[in-house]
Amino acid sequence: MAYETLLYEVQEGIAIITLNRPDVLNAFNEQMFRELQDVLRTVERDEAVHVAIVTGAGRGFCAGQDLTEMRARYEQPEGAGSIGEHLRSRYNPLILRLRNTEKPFIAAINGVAAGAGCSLALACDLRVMAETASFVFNAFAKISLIPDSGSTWFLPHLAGYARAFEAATLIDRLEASRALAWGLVNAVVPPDQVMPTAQEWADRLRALPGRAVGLLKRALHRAMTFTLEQSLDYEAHLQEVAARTPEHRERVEAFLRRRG
Ligand code: T3D
Repeated sequence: MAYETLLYEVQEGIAIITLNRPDVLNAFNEQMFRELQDVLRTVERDEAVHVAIVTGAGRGFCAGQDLTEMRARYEQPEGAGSIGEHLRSRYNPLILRLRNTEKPFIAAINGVAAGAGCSLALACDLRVMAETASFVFNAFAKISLIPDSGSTWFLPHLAGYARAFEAATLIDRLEASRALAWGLVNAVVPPDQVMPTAQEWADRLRALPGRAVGLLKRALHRAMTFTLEQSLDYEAHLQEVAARTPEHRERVEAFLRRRG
């Protein structure tokens, strides 16, 4: 499929997905949803891809829902009543796909992320942010909506309730340094180091056994809603799977050979 709103390339097992609507800070429109669905399916199915990086073209990462398209939807007969359905059919599957795939995703946050653009970043497994970039969680409140696409879940899980509430209401620009202090991102770097850092992490992830990384991603994701008892049981179950991979035995042998 040829993409209009995305750039897609794969280099040495690392897929780079660039949201490419720079004139509107890479806001999501219908075309982008169709293309994202396709590209995520490709990443999932392509055995040559081990890790994916998501970034934005131009000065923004992603400004959330394209408001021009949102207004056009309101002019349709169902009007604002269709927003729940729009979330269920477009945003929610995208966020769940990022979380449920065993392949790790890195958000390379090159510039401002607003609304569902923040949710997209938080759904990834690792985040590196330009020191000049920011999160605008209160973009939702400013248009009289609540945070969606997972932000009401990710924000308190990562930053705690009080900070989540503050970010969603009072903070116009949550700057990169505060995002780091709050645990919303893994690293803050100069703008020209965002992609090199993401690439370096991707190289290191690719060097690890993919199945084990995928299973640990599943375990951590589920642990966010599990009790300790449930996590212990789930770990034991997934460890059975991990231990049956050839890489497990090979790597134990290799370690012991180096010692012996
Ligand atoms: O199912 C559903 O539809 C519900 C889902 C909702 C999910 C959501 O994401 S709701 C929240 C939607 N997003 C926003 O409300 C953010 C709107 N944008 C902004 O608040 C600001 O643009 C930013 C804080 C992100 C950046 O500000 P700044 O000053 O750096 O840039 P700017 O000048 O405002 O924007 C640059 C251009 O991008 C500008 O166009 P122009 O004037 O150069 O022709 C602006 O209109 C355009 N743009 C930015 N965000 C959007 C957008 N165009 C359409 N939709 C946008 N979201």
